[in-house]
Amino acid sequence: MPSDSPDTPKPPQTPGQPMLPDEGEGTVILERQSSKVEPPKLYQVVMLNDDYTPMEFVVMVLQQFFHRDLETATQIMLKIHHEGRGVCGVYTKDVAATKVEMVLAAARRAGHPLQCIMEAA
Ligand code: TYC
Repeated sequence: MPSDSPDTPKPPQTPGQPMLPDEGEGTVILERQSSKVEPPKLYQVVMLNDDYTPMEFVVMVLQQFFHRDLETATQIMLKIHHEGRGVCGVYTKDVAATKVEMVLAAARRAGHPLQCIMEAA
């Protein structure tokens, strides 16, 4: 049977309202909750200075994992070198955690003590 048969009139649908199954006894319209969707919390990935990791390696990490161009990557690396720490990027929680793991894995693999953390932005 076609769902839109002409002898069963349906209330007009307003845009954005969910279509609910009509059970014959009268349609129950659930009121929309005040649908406040909170924006996700953001986390900054912070790289720390040390005396051993080569500058070139840090620049490479910033280019490879944080999509920084050479000039920006060099600026961030120098900021970390001079100030002790620097923000590589700001991400949602899962993405930030993954970036930290990628950086630490790359550093470990290359034998460098580079440290990287995430913190609420
Ligand atoms: N301080 C390091 C050096 O002189 C360079 C460096 C920069 C290391 C940034 C880590 O996150 C870092 N070779």
